[in-house]
Amino acid sequence: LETPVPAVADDLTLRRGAARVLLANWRGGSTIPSRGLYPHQWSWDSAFIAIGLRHLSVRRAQRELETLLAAQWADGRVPHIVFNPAVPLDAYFPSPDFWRSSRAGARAGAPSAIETSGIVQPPVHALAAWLVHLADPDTSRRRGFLARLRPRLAAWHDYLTGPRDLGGEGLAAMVHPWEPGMDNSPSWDGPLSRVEPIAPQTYRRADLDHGRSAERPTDLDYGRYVRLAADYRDAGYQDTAPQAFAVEDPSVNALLIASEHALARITDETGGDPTPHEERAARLTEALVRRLWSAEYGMFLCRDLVGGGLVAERSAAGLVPLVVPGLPAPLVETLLTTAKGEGFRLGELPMVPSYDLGGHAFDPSRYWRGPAWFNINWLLERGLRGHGLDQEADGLRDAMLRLAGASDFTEYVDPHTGAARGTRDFGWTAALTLDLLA
Ligand code: 9YW
Repeated sequence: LETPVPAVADDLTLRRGAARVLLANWRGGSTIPSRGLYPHQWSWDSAFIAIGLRHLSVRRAQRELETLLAAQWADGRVPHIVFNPAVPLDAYFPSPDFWRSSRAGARAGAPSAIETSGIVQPPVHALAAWLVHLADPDTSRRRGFLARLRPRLAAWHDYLTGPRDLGGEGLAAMVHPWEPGMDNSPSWDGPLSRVEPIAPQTYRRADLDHGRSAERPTDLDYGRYVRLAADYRDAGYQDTAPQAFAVEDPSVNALLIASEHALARITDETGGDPTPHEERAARLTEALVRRLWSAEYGMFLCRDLVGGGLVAERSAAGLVPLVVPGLPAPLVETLLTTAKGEGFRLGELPMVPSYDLGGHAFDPSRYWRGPAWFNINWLLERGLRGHGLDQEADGLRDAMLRLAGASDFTEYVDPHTGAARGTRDFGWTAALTLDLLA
């Protein structure tokens, strides 16, 4: 049922509403993305949530990241889900008994006392840790927050730039469509079409208990996701095994670069030498442009490492590199033109859609195939502002605040109408609202 759109909430009402969501979703050491659909801790959700939580409680924001990084594997990977043992197994699929991290991930150094997934999500964590530190540097120093997190963040980036450089050209590769965080992006249609779906009767989609099927990935997509995850698990989560799906994603690598810059600041703050991190950020930026920039499309594209070549789909992932500090000015200009063009209509529509409005696979309601998401728009807002494009950034900020309030902090919105889609009281929508209000 569509909720009637309430009058525009004032800042105080919005702040209270966002705080209420974060308090209700707090589970003692971390925050769940949503009470029905996602009852565990998710990796990049926690990073965005910490960025908002720092305005409510710096201690909780620190704790959010500490809890996640406590589940880091010995090989450096930060799992995309940390399971809450108190939640029934059938509340979310794939559940701990599917991933079996403590056994199947033993060779990769999975923790023995915590169950996690075995894949990763975008590395927003060092950026989040730095922003949490800046919210209250005294408390942060007193608690040794950055000093404790720094080695873990460095190991995380070493994993992504080491074992995950599957293309051998200096970028991190993702081996499952869940890893870049944009599960059913049309960019994965081609690379996924080679994957044999697992039989539907071998698993049960718990997501459909909470989300409308028209707003979720299809069964065929799910069968392929499950196949890839099962194969990765059965290979002991080893990155040396051949992968059926491997892509270099511009959003993931842009976030890695932004986080690598943050890691340089964190290293400096904790008495180390930031130079190696600044150098790695520069190398990653050069590789991002060399490998994923398309002059023809006027934006970044994904690279399919198995089939070869760039994927000819315009998704918002290709605009996220606006968050990269020092991205060459002509590229920023071209990205702005593309964002304002007919595919994304920045400044005309309230928020930037996840996929080309005129693309063959566009669907205004289905997850990452069109709807506008608050985390991606928050990143674009930040990127625009970082390049001095304040007018565009202000417009996005105002629209996000309006739609977050009007939609009960929904997971995503129809990009044309701004109508709420997905689940409500969503963690990062509430958190990033608080951050935009600060
Ligand atoms: C799923 C938790 C996660 C996000 C992802 C989003 C979705 C999980 O929810 O994936 O069950 O499909 O795509 O980005 O982290 O909010």
